Amino acid sequence: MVRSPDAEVDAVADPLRAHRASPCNCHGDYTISVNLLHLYDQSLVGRAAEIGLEWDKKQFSFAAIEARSNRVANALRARGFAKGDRLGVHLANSVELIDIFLACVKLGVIFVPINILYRDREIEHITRDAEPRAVITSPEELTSGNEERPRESLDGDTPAAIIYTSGTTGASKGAVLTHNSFISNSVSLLAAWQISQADRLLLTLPLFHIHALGNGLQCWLMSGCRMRLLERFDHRTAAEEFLDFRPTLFFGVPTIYVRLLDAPAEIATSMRLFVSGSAPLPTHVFEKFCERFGHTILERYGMTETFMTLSNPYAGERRAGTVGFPLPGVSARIVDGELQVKGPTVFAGYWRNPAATAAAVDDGWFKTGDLASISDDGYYTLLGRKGDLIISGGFNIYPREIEELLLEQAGVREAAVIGVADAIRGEVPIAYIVGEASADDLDRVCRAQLASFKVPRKFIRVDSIPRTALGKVQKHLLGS
Ligand code: MLC
Ligand code: AMP
Repeated sequence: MVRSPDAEVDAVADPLRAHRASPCNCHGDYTISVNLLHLYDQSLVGRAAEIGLEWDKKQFSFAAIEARSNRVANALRARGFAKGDRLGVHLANSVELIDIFLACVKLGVIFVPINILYRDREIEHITRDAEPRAVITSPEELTSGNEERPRESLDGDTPAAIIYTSGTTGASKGAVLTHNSFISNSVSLLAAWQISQADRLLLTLPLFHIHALGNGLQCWLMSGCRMRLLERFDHRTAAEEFLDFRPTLFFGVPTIYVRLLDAPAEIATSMRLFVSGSAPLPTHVFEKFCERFGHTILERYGMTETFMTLSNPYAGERRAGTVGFPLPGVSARIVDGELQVKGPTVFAGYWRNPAATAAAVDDGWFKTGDLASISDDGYYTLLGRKGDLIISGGFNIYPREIEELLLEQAGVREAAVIGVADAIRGEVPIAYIVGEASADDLDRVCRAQLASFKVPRKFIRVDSIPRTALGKVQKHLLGS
């Protein structure tokens, strides 16, 4: 099929028509499948002249974002990147990170974000497993003079990202997320939380996790609202950003809401919706926030492997301590106390790990590992984890990973890491050690080799670690 000379004009007038006309999106003679670009084009093409993004005191129109990401896509292509290749991205939030994500989507290259706080040991595991063609560590690395959008054959089942999430085994696994799963999640949130182009989104969460990447970035691009992106949430300057930008929409983890309790009440006057997730929002924080700001935080629940699955209602009672009901298209059930979910947002599997995928998914039902109950009127409440995951400031920590590092050190015969309650971060890790290694030495090793949020706040030397007759550590007896 030859592209008509009017294809560019068509693309502006009717983005979907341009895609229908493009051979790249056809499968056989008749079928086309929607991919993420079709939805992004409502902003990138349909709202091209409008300011879409504020970053670092600069404004970017959607047309500028389209052109920038095309330049990056062409630079990647010139370096040999093709559909299905992986690109590791170890960057803090920035406009360049958005360019790279969009460039990957346009080429069908799989975006593999890496937590900016990860150190070599943690990064090596991901690069060994994902085998990316390259890992970007500096935003300056990619550019080209070519602003034409590259055309690639993509459909809804094309993987868009692999996000590494720590498994209960301690080694993180790559969750393969397709265009369709991203689309289903965002379309559902746009409807459920009534997000529209009239919104102003203040995004402070890190784009290397599903919370900002799957919810924040996608809802922005698909609604065509204006977004101000910050490099990170900084409680010392957060209030100024609210007062200056006057957002209507904000996504946070509970630690952020604890921090915002110290902000002036005026930060909320422009706001329409505060959403919380990634860790349990304590009831007293929910209540204090409501008293101080006159806003009822909407708490929802999700996972990297499943995107968002449960949410309190936008209209209707947002009940403290609960995560509401299944989102549109999601089925939920509780089996032996464990929450299982099924629906269009559930991932395609763990990267090159069919055994782990088979263990996690049962006939389409994803076993979340979270324990839950349901009220008579259908509200779900999370009751903790089956495994011993620690969530600190919304970042997940698997004790086993820290224990393995500690056991590699001279003077450590046994090690057990547990989470203890923390008023700001929710939980923080502490370590129990059998052996003569000094706390200072262990702290130094952990700081050098682990992301800062995983470093145990204390190293407590004990004579022995309580174990069952079968040798399993009885963590509930530690810290008590
Ligand atoms: C935290 N730090 C960062 C950072 N975030 N450093 C660089 N970039 C970031 N984005 C480091 C700091 O250097 C510091 O290190 C420590 O973390 C705490 O910093 P703080 O300034 O005291 O921050 P605080 O006010 O406590 O807030 C922390 C936070 C952070 C809320 C900003 O925890 C955070 O960004 N959390 C979001 C995590 C997230 O997006 N999770 C979603 C996972 S997806 P030091 O050395 O002093 O400790 C998921 C699924 C779902 O769970 O349902 O969403
Ligand atoms: P991740 O593996 O980083 O995607 O983290 C997913 C985990 O975050 C879930 O399995 C839950 O344990 C936790 N989580 C997400 N949202 C909530 C919430 N609203 N309340 C409690 N825990 C949550």
